[in-house]
Amino acid sequence: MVQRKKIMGALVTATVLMSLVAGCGAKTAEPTTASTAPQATKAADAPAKAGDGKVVVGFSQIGAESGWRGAETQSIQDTAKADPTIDLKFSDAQQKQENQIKAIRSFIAQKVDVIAMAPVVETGWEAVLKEAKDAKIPVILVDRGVDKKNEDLYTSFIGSDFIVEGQNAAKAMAEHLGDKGNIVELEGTVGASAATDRKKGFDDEMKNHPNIKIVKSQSGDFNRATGKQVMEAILKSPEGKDIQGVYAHNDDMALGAIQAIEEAGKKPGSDVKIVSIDGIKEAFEAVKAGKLNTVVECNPLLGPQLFQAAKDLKAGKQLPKWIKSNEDVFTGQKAIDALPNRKY
Ligand code: GYE
Repeated sequence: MVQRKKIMGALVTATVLMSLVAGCGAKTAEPTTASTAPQATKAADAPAKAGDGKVVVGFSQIGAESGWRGAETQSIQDTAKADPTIDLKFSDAQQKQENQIKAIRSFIAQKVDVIAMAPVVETGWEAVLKEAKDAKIPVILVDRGVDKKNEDLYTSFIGSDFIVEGQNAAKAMAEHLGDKGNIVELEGTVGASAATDRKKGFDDEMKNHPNIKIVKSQSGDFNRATGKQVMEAILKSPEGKDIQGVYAHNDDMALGAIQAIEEAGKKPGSDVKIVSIDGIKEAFEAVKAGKLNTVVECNPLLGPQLFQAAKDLKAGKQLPKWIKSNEDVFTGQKAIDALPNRKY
């Protein structure tokens, strides 16, 4: 008991001393708990050196949920590494919006030149984007968008037209099905612009094909394992007994669904037509193997555009509000021919 009291006393003294010391130095010293701090706080260890001539870019990435995302991360990191005028501070939010918000605050505190982020969902950014604006740090959105009402809080969006991607996927599906049949939709992350708009574009185009019915639509979180699980459950459900097509918002979920369909004793690519979006190499290989019917391309290699935009901003140039990617649609032989030259 006495021993415990002594220890407690020592602890209290130490804490008081520490807070006094902290009080003399940095008034703003913030308590960071290692367990809850996102990886972004690592960047805080190496504050940007003002005036070393480099363009300092803080990038908040969503995570590593798909092959597409891996390709994007690599493009951004490789481009930065190869360019001596760029200083990249990279942060992985592991799918959590709160981690992205912390990362952005850390970038603001470090006074980076430009903040770039791939917002995991569309909503909930207003406060932190205002903080960036107040700090006069421009924000570039990479690959996913934010709520329309926050348009004045970012400088530019670099990425694809997800609505057009959804429309193209629907056109391809209608062709594969001869304009009739039951289909399943595997949606991306709930609340993500890439999921909302790919659904919207698909639904819009499907109005021209009234004999195609979406019998089930569920999120597989842009992830292969989840896509497989969701597809397995659907195949066992009453709606899943009579389906002729699967539309997946990304290739990884399509590849998971292909496995589930095969395990259920059906042939993906013929019994069940598959259309997906992204264009990763494995999807092209699946087309070659006859298991996937159409791949709608979505370019993840955004590193060069991002850093060019950051340099332009630092040089005082105006950027277009939307720097749009050029993309194609690949079916059958066209996909097979393109496979050797795929970069991701
Ligand atoms: O399609 C998917 C990823 O935001 C466009 O996110 C991106 C999407 C991409 O996980 O594979």
